[in-house]
Amino acid sequence: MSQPDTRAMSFSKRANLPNTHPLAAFLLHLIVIKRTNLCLSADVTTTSALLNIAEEVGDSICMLKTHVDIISDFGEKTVRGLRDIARRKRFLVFEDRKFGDIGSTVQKQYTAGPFSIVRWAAITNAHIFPGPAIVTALKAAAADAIAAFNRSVETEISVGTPRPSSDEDDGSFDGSSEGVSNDGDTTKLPLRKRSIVAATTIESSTESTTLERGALDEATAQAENDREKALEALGSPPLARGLLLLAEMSSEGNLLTGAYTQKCIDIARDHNDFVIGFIAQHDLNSKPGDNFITCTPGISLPPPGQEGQKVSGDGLGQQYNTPHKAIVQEGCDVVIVGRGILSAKDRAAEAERYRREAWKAYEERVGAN
Ligand code: S5P
Repeated sequence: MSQPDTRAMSFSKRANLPNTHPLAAFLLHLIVIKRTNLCLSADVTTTSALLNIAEEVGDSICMLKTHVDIISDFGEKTVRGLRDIARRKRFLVFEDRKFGDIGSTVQKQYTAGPFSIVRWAAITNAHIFPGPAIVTALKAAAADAIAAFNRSVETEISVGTPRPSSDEDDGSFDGSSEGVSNDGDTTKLPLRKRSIVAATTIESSTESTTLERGALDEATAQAENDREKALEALGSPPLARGLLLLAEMSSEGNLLTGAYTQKCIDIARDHNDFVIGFIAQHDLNSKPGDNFITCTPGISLPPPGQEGQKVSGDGLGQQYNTPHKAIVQEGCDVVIVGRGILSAKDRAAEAERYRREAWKAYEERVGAN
């Protein structure tokens, strides 16, 4: 049976299509409730700069994209700070790691080392040039990490771990000071702390996953009148991790074209229980059942007052399109904006300007009024 064209379909309808990945469904509902299909690319180099920008623009975005390897003082403070703001301002964290190695290596890069990405980033991305095992390896690592958390919860719940007090870290999947080992070994973790962290996580994630579709629809519908209530009904993000595949790039002369892009789509279809979408310059959903979220970097707006003026590149290969072109003409869903917002005098106001433009373009595309 064929499925209606996802380009013309509202994000809430897409959230409810059969087989939509739980994290993708959560993101799509969040986008509708917050009326934002804007992702901030927070390419800053210190923890304080990251937390400041997250705080400033958090209300206007659905995702915040990081490059943690450029943060000179990355550590627990970064993870906890970001988690706290993401929870208050309601956005997902996406680490733009661009994995590109053999399966065994990417598993370690994802789960270990100073960054332990799986712990705190709901979404990450990968190139497919090493072949499809990069996806299966990351998927297995994410599943193992989640299972390790669940096991630690079960153990601790059965021995009656106390609930955290309100001023204690109520943590989540991303809250511990150690990495999640991909062999499920939690013995290196600070157990008591971790168990409290994990117990809370599972409870909150259970809450959000037991929310029935109807409840989510209601949450989305409520958004028109009462955003806070709708967000409350939406609950916490699921524990599930999701992957975006780099199918096309924004930079001049890049090699991600033609057969390569097609291969990327094929791999995504084979693993749509983990791959939630693409980094791409246009919508790549073409077959019944495709419901990938297209996230698009290389986005810029002319300065206020100079609308209609062409946006040029950065002199280092980056090429820009406007949100309107990406969303209406190319069918992209989420626009990723870095320097366009980061270099503005009033970054909150500029993020709002991008949010409005991107949302207006989405409404135009799906024919909403
Ligand atoms: O094709 C791509 C893919 C990505 S993820 N082109 C990109 O520019 N990116 C990322 O998006 C890039 O690494 C940077 O973090 C962001 C664009 O930043 P801007 O300042 O040019 O908006």
